[in-house]
Amino acid sequence: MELKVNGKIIKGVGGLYSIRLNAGDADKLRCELPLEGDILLCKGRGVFRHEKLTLLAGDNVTVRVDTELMLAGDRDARASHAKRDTEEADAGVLIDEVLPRKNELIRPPMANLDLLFVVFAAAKPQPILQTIDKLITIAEYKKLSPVIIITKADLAPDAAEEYAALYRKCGFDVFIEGEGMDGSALENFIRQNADKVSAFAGASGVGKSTLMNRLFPSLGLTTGEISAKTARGKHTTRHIELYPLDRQFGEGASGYIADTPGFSMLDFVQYDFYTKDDLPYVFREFEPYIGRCRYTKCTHTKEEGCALLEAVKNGEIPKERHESYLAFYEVLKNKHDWDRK
Ligand SMILES: Nc1nc2c(ncn2[C@@H]2O[C@H](COP(=O)(O)OP(=O)(O)O)[C@@H](O)[C@H]2O)c(=O)[nH]1
Ligand SMILES: [Mg+2]
Ligand SMILES: [Zn+2]
Repeated sequence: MELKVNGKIIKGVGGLYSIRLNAGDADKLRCELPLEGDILLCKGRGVFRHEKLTLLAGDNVTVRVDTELMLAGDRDARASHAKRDTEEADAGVLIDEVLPRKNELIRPPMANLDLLFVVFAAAKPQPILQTIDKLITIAEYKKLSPVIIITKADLAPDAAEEYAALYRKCGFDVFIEGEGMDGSALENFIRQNADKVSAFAGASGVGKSTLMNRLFPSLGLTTGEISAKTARGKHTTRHIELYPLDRQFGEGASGYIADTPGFSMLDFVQYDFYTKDDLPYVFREFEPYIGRCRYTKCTHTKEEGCALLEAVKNGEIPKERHESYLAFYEVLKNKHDWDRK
C-alpha cells in the first residue's frame, strides 16, 4: 500500500533528511507500520536535483511511503535509534513534494521561518556591527521579525548594555544573556512564541548552542547532539537542526527552534539579497524620515536637506546604523545585474 503523509524537514545532512511527521499523519502511519517515534529518514525524489531545488530545514513536505517496502526494510535498523541517525534512509520512503515556502534564507539555509534571533557576543568575538546589521536587514527584507540577543554579557557588561541601547533605540526587542545570568525573559519570549519557527543565527563562537542548551535543557537531553564535541574539544554545530518546542513546553507548542552553525564573514558578503532601492526600508528606524528629504531622489548619503542625515546628527538615529547603511550602499550602488536570493 502507498500512503502520503506530511511533515517538516528538521535536519538534512548529505542529502538525507529527517522528517518529523505531523501528529495525525504519524498516527495514520502507525496503523500500518510498527513505527517508533515520528521521524522518518529519507531522500528527495531525483527530479528535485534536476530542477535544482534544494530542500531546506524548515520545508514542509509530502512523503510517499510504500508500506510493504518499509516493512520489508531492516527492522533492526529501525529499532535502534543510534543506527537510525546514521546515513541510511528508511526503505520505501521518499520525499514527494515540497509545499510552497513562506520564505527562505540562504545564510543560514532554512525555509518557513517566523522569527530570526540575531545573536552576537558583547565580546569574544568582538561584534562587527556591519555583519549584524546585514543579517538584520536581510531578515527585515524577508519579513521575518529579527530579535536581538547579546551573549557573553558576563565578559563585558557595559558593552552589552551599550549595544542593547543602540538596538532598542531602533525599535528591536533585545535580550542580554551571559554565563550565570537569568535567562527567563528570553525563555518567556520563546514560550509566548511557541507556535512559531525560529532560529538562532549569528557568527560562530558567539554562544548560540550554549544559550540553547541553557534555556532548553530538555531539547539537549532528548537529542544529545546540540553541541557535538569535536576532537579539538570545542563545541561545534555542524548542521542546522530544528528542535520541536513541545519537548520543552508540552503538547500545545507546535513550533520549532533551530540552532545553526553560524557563518563566517566571507560566506556572508557574497550574497546580495536586496537592491539599493530597498535599502532605506530595511532599516526600521529610518521609516519616519523617508519622504521628508529636500530631494525626492535623495540617497541619504551626503545630500543637503536630507532628513535622515539630520536625524543622525541629532542622535535620533544611531550613527553606527547609518554607517552600516553607507557601507551597504557603497556595495549596492555599482551592482546592476541582480541575482536576488
Ligand atoms: N563567558 C562566556 N562564555 C560563553 C558564553 N556563551 C558561550 N560561551 C563560550 O563561547 C564558546 C562558543 O560557544 P558556542 O555555544 O559553541 O557558540 P556557537 O558557535 O554560537 O554555537 C564556548 O567556548 C562557550 O563556552 C557566555 O555567555 N559567557
Ligand atoms: Mg553552535
Ligand atoms: Zn535623505
